[in-house]
Amino acid sequence: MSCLPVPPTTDAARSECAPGWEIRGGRLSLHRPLTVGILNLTPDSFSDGGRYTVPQRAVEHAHRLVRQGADLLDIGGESTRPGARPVPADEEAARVLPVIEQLHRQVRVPLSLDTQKAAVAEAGLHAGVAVINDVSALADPRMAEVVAAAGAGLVLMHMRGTPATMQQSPTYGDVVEEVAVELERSRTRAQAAGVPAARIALDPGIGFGKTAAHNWALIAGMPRLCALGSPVLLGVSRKAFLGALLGGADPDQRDVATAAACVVGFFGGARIFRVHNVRPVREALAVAAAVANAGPEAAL
Ligand code: HH2
Repeated sequence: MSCLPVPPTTDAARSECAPGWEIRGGRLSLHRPLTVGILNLTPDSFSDGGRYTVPQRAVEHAHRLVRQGADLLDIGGESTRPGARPVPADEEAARVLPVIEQLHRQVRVPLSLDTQKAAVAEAGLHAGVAVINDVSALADPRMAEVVAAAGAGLVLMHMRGTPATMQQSPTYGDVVEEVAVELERSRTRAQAAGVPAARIALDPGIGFGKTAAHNWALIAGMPRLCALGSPVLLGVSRKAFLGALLGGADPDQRDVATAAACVVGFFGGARIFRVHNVRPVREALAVAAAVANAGPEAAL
């Protein structure tokens, strides 16, 4: 009986993927995996909707995520679950700004703002966020210049359509190749608007205009996405394809599967992981990083 091979992408991923990510206020090392704690201030998010709509509750949860070891916090005021309707900019800003203002004073980890709207991004940057996480990859034509002017980090996520329409029979020929090419195109647009490449992270957009089979293929195809040369962020946390795999488990019963998917993504080269429950993912990634750093000799 032979042993399972050490994942063949480990060394390649280490050398191909960028070892750092420039964000506002400094550079994050990617020599170890980073976890991004999710803080949704929405009434309707698929996993934590309605739990943190009161700012004080949200701030308490943010502190909990930081205690669990979150390296960044990603704050969102508009759900992007399949079928979600857009929230007006003033309503979205009213949800996120009071929490950003408090957290900017209270926590030392960088804050990311999950928004597709340049006006909301601008207000968030004014209140102190260091990263804009744009799931639409620059659908708002002003977004890149707003991010560039603030010297912020930028996450460009791949999505086909909008949250309202994206799950209506998503179709690809080669999903990994098409996502890679479209992400590269988005990055080129961001750079043309003045965002330096070193500030950009790319994200395949798990669940955004993708079937479960597309999601699995993208996780398996991580080395191709990492070969684009930007840090790759993976957002699998509690998503429906994991629930389906587990026979219909509820979102908060999907954390072990989330951690496993993150570890697989790590061995493909992803280095930034956006998750609801930080501790189990952080611990699983610590094991993965220890194996990767031990190298082939130690595996003998
Ligand atoms: N997924 C969600 C939201 N934002 N951002 C990035 N970069 N990558 C993702 O995969 C991603 C994201 C959806 O998850 P969640 O925020 O928990 O749900 P909702 O959109 O319902 O608030």
